[in-house]
Amino acid sequence: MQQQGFGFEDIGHEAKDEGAAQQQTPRPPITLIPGYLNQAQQGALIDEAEHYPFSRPALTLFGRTHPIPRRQVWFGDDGCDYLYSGLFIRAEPWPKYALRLRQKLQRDFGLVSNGVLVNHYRDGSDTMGWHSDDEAEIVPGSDIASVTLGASRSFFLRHTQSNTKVELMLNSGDLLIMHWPMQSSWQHALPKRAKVTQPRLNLTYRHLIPHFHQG
Ligand SMILES: O=C(O)CCC(=O)C(=O)O
Repeated sequence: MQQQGFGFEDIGHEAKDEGAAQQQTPRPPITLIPGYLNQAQQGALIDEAEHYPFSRPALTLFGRTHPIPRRQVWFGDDGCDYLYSGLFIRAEPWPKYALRLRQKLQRDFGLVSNGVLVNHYRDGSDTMGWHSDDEAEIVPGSDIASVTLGASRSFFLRHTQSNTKVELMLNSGDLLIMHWPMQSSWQHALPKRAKVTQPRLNLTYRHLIPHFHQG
């Protein structure tokens, strides 16, 4: 399939006025494809997620331990366990529709992945703090595909050197591809939104070096 989306340069940016400023303002290497999944595909994944083995593990930061402000599960191929923010997550076997979406991403964009992190946000009080997906087990050169289902939420990107911030609205069915090497110079976050009362699911497909944690 031809890529139907558009690069970031097409969706407007705070530095569109002055040529000089435009040249200096960093832009995240992303592609946003609104409505990538149709209603039936979205519904199949949302229904399937009702049976996912979600958990809410605790993270220790500055000596204090708190459960993460969302629920999550990691599905992956054999040997594709994931370690992030000090949390070791063993890969669960792939459910049918999460696997189909992995195959669709590979067919449509050549986007290779062997694991997906699914986050479930109950409403706008559940969040994801600033971070980069830059774990050592991620295959260098690989892109990360992020698919949104359910409630629309604002998603922020922040350039670590210049502090340039970019806000995107992610709606149900949208696909955001974060291209290599975005994670080395940009962070991303999903802030609280008091007015959001509906749940949201997010699936980020990643390509890991298999058996990285067994060597
Ligand atoms: O829910 C989102 O859109 C963000 C998820 C995310 O940042 C991640 O999985 O690393």
